[in-house]
Amino acid sequence: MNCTKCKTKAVIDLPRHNAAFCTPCFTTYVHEQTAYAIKHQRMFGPEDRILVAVSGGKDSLALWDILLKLGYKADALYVDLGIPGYSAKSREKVERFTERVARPHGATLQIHTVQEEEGAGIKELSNLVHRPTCATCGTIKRYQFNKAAVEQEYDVMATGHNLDDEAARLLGNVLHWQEEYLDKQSPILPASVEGFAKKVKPLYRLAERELAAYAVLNKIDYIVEECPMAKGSMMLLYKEALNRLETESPGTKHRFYFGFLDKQALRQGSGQALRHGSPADEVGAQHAAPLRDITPFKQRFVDAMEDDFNTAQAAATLFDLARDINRGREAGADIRPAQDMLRELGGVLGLTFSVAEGPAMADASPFIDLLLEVRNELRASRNFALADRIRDGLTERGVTVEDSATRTAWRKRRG
Ligand code: Q46
Repeated sequence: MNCTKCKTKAVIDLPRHNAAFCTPCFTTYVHEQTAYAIKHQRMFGPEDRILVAVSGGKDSLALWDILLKLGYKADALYVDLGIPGYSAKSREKVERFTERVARPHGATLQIHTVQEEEGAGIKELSNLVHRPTCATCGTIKRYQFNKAAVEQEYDVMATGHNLDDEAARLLGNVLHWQEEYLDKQSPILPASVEGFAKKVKPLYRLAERELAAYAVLNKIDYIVEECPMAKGSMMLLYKEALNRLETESPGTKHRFYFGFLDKQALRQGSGQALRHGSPADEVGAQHAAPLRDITPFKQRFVDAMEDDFNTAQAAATLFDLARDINRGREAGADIRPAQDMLRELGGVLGLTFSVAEGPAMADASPFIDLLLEVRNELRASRNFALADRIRDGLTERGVTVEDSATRTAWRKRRG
């Protein structure tokens, strides 16, 4: 196996990109993916001060390493949770990394100890508030990181969440139908409210396996063991399910999460367009402002079909267009050009559109479509328990799923 870029011996293959890399080219790939994420999502600029949340694990230390090597001003904060057999080890890894890598770049490390800051250990605190340890821990860490970032006037706070974390979180949110969390799930969370720092996830384009390889190849000494409190967590179960899907079908996590981000961007874009609609929108389709620019839908559809007849992606584009039409109809926009396009593109897939969905179901269509794509992949990898949970969850919410030998369809139950 040779490096796709320089043709020397490769040390890692990336099936989802159909590529393999030697150590220097792989390091460049990781840096480029991170730099692209920062620029594309407008996370921060070269003059901004960044506070990295480090835990001693591979992701957060790799993030700190990458940011420093890309030339950013990145300090770090470690929160010592006082978990027996784990916190001391992870703290030691962070301190060693600071001495070896961060300090020569002029970066600093702060350490907060939960026992000192909150007056009790993490276990004790969770007993006090009658909440699970991880929920208490998450709240305390978010609070500590945010407080430090705001008080010390950092421009942004960065965490090491990777593609696997985000895909697993998305799966959890979709399975539990947590639409308010779905709306907020993003690689960037602006400092929208006074007292809350801007938060970013610059590693969201990189898989966990890629970050582990980056850490090993770049001699980053990180804590390999998971926190003992993570045992039995649902996130680990979702990650396991997604890993199985990824093995059977490389690129599944990428398609799942990036497909969601695409849909989210379109949805938020259309929401803005409708919010900024003119008063003419109120007076009927005949004289109303047209629906927002619909040409990107056609381009997405053509791209999907050119991508080896990716009909799932093409159908998802049609669902998005149908949803915009429904929203436009409610807002009184002129939806006729969009309807014509939907008929034209649908015809390519042999679809006809005659029944208009209600607005609530129209909003949910892309998510249902996404869920059924995931369910089909779960069934293909024989993970029937999780696949059945998706079907049952939809049934509870009034959506009937029908499997035939060739396809899976869904419809809203009446009454
Ligand atoms: S550190 Fe904290 Fe995690 Fe440990 S106690 Fe749970 S939340 S598992 S990321």
